[in-house]
Amino acid sequence: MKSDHVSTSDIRSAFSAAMSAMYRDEVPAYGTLMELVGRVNDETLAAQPKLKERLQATDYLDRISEERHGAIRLGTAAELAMMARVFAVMGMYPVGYYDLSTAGVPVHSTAFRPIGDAELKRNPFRVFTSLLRLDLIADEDLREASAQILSKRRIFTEDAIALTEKAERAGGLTMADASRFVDEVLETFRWHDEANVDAAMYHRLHDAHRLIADVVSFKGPHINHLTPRTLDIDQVQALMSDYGIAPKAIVEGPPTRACPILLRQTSFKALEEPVSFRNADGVWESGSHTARFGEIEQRGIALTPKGRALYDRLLDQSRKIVRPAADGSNARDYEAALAQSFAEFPDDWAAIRGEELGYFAYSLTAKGKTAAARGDLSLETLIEEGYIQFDPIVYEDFLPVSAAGIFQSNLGDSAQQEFVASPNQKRFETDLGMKVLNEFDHYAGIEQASIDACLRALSQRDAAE
Ligand code: OOG
Ligand code: NI
Repeated sequence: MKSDHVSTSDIRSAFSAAMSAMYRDEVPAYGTLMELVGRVNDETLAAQPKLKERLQATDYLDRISEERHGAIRLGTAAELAMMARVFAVMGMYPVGYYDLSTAGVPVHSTAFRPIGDAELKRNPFRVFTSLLRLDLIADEDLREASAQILSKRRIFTEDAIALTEKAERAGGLTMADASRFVDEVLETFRWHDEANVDAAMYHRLHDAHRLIADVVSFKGPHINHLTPRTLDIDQVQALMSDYGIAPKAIVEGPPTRACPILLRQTSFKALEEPVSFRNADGVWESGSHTARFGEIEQRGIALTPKGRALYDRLLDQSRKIVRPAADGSNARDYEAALAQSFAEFPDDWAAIRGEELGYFAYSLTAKGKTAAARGDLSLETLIEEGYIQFDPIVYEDFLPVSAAGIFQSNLGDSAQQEFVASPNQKRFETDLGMKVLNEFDHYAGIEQASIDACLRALSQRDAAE
């Protein structure tokens, strides 16, 4: 980084704040949601001083109120590849591959997010980014027409592209350029109430799948939700109706637990928004479109592959007992089945660590900080004797079953459709222009670095004496 360049984290933070301000203007219910989440987080911290102390000690507290993720749906490989370059300027990289065809949604996705520990702590802004899969559309004419419409649109401003190229050439941006970059890139995510297609085409696309209409009919990939992080999602879910918001019937993900794992999410249904279609005779026709919704999430510990396999098995098991209905009619039964199934997943941090189900960040205790040389002892002994402590590492990614549930609650019951499951990560990576990163490698790296730092600190004291 040149001395007059701002850090990628600064650009990401500025962008995340600008996006939040834009979305608050566009979707007032988002402001209400932020208010509710702020209140629940304050109350949770006040009621749980231990949680507050650990979050403060591990640098997680400050980021929580800033923390959010958004989602966009892209139409072409070229859009995806350019998006990856734009996000890289903000220090965000594609992590993970999510195939949603299994859930009847014709997209596959990745999540762009920061990957280093320091960058995540500064601002963990993430964008769940989906690419439409026209190959899953049966109607050949419609597939062809969609590709044609998409090939003509330009979702990035010329200056957004020029500034991205400049950042790539120079290895960063100056303060002034970074601020222009944020303004220009924000344009890509803006809502356009004037459709790109006429009403007849919109309805054809909509009949094929609502998601296809959402991607193909508009000038750009409007941000469709922006999700704040709460420390108590059950409380948010319970209070939503007091704030005039109707939540979906079930919280996606694991059940309520003492030690939160992975990710729990809830959302409110997409708003019906006025749009207009330009018909062949040049006359604008008014109509409506539902795309944008609200979502809240609670994040827990990142699981190891072993922990994740257990999560997947238990989730699967409970969904075999009760499959949550789209209309919410069996929500209580589903919750009961989920809780029963997850009784098998240890619910205290030491057991989760002991069974190697989750990733932890290790740090020196007060005793460890002042102790004399202890480089001779093993990590386990150092923990047992109170020199080293461990805290859960936060899960930064998404869950395909939950994402499918979120997509579906916003598509409505009529949009349920069966596709043949056909993950195609290779194709996605070709379109993206790079491989997606493996989430487990990154958590393991952060965990190992924290262990190394503790052991180094305790043995270096040897040398000093
Ligand atoms: C994305 C849905 C997935 C999540 O939090 O799992 C998602 C979309 O609807 O475009 O955001
Ligand atoms: Ni989301």
